[in-house]
Amino acid sequence: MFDKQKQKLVALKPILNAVGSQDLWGLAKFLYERLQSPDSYVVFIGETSSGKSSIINGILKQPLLPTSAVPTTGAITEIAFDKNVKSVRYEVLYKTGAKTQIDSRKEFVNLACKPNKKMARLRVSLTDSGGQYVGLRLFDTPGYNSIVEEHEEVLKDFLPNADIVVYTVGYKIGIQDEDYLFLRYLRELIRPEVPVILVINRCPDKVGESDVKVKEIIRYASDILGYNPRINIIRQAKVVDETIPVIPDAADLWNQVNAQLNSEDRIESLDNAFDLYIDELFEKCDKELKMRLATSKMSHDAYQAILKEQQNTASQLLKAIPELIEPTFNRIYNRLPHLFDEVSEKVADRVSQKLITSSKFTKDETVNFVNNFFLPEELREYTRDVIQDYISVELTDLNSQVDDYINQELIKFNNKVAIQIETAVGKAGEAIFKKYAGKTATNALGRYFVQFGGQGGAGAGVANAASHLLKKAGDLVGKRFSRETHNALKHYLARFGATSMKAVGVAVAVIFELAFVIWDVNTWKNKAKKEVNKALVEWKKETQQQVFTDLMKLEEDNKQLIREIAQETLHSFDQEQTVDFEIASQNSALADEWRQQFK
Ligand SMILES: Nc1nc2c(ncn2[C@@H]2O[C@H](COP(=O)(O)OP(=O)(O)OP(=O)(O)O)[C@@H](O)[C@H]2O)c(=O)[nH]1
Ligand SMILES: [Mg+2]
Repeated sequence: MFDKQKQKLVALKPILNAVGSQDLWGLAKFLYERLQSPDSYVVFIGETSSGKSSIINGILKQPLLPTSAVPTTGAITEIAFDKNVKSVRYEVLYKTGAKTQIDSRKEFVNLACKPNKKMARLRVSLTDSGGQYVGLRLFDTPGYNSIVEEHEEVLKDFLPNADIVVYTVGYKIGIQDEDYLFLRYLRELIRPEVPVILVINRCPDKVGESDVKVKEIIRYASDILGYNPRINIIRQAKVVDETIPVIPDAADLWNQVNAQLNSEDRIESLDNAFDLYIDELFEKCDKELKMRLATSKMSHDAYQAILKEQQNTASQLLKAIPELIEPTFNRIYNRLPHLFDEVSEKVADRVSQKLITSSKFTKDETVNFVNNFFLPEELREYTRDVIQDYISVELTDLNSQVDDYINQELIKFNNKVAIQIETAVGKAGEAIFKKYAGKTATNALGRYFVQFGGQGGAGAGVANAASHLLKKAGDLVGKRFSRETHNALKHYLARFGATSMKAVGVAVAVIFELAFVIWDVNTWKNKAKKEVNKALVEWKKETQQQVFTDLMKLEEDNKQLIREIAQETLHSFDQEQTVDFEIASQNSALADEWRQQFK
């Protein structure tokens, strides 16, 4: 697989040597590893005791993960494959990015069940002598009851990295009220193209997709997800010996997962993506070499003029922070509380209308309907239409303002540099420079790393390092602000949706008790209205707080990006002008050869 891409990348070696940047070498190595086998994250989720850990044990055909009838898994546990590991290695990955090895299995089991607060997750590496599983990782997660409490933050950053989600439901228990919220939450967080496999676990023998109960589970899950998930049926394994953990037969699920990972669509899109990444890496090298060629011919004074311009531009760029970013965020902070009031008033109105008109239902039916369907749906809709849309409009607008501003500044800078180059080396040199300066880099490579990065995200360690490298090796001119904030915005809005959904859970808990108290018709309806209002107050409190926290983080990220772009500009040209013309010409010719052969 990916033979053509490997060949291209290997041929890039002498060029990378000529450029001599450790950062670009790091990227090339990272890409090569991924070409051997692209990263694939298979994430298992579902209610506590639905059998997630048992199924993973079934896939691995060994009792690796602790399982039991009471809530068991407390930490996200990653199963990785590594050809350098002899039998099995256990590690703790901390939120700070540090990691330590665990020596005993007992300690691993302890931490898997009762993690401490500093941990991000556990990792178990299994031997992969044949190298067939490189890059494949399975993730066991705590049942969502505990997720919603403690692990919510982790999951919010984590689920967007999933390539496949395996959602487990026990056949006997079926889909429960909590699944509703959780599946919604899931839907908000995963990328739209990510397949969800609905596993119906512990099915009796002979039960298939035509079974009434199975059909009901599928229908319910499809409704919530908004599309039909793939289905996998796992049979109830027999208990042979009470002291030996049950290991279900998950071979069929494993085949299905692999079929997804190796599907033509996925391979083709990876194929194209890798091609693009390598071309971008080449363009970065080529640009560097061409720039060196140009500057090798430049006079000392001309070079000094460029350095001065570089300084100027960097300080201009920083002005985007007080002049554009801060005013927009302040406006949002001021407006938000009013919008939250508006939403909860509207929803309160709608619910009380519903209560009045639903006379033909019993109290239990109505309360159930309001709790499980009407209230969450209404909140979702109004939150989206009133709050999310407002934020989205403000931030999209900010995005294009900052983008225009940065590009204007950088274009000015480039024009000045181009003039210096033209004076120094004539039209030919300028043409070379313009070719790069005018180009908006697509920077798909950057997105690739960002996708696997993100704080606490599945790929944290290596991917964070890689994306950092990438920034340092960034382009002279590129619409980076726009792309990165666009991604951040998407991610933010997904988090927003998830936060709001989670708060609905809190709200529902507030009115749930109503169902257990007996009132006459009029009394219970009035009482219900009051309870709904109380629930909405809770919802508002929870959501608003989280939304503010997230927004402030987004603001800081935006500012940081501007600072980075300014820094990069400041180092577009080295402080010293030490390029030899002969060497620069030879190196530049190397790049031309590569281009001829591969593009
Ligand atoms: N007899 C039998 N028991 C099973 C089967 N699958 C799971 N179990 C049992 O169901 C219980 C829960 O399974 P786990 O794998 O721990 O469930 P989980 O989803 O990982 O639960 P949490 O970690 O709490 O989220 C355990 O006691 C398992 O032994 C099966 O096919 N047959
Ligand atoms: Mg478990």
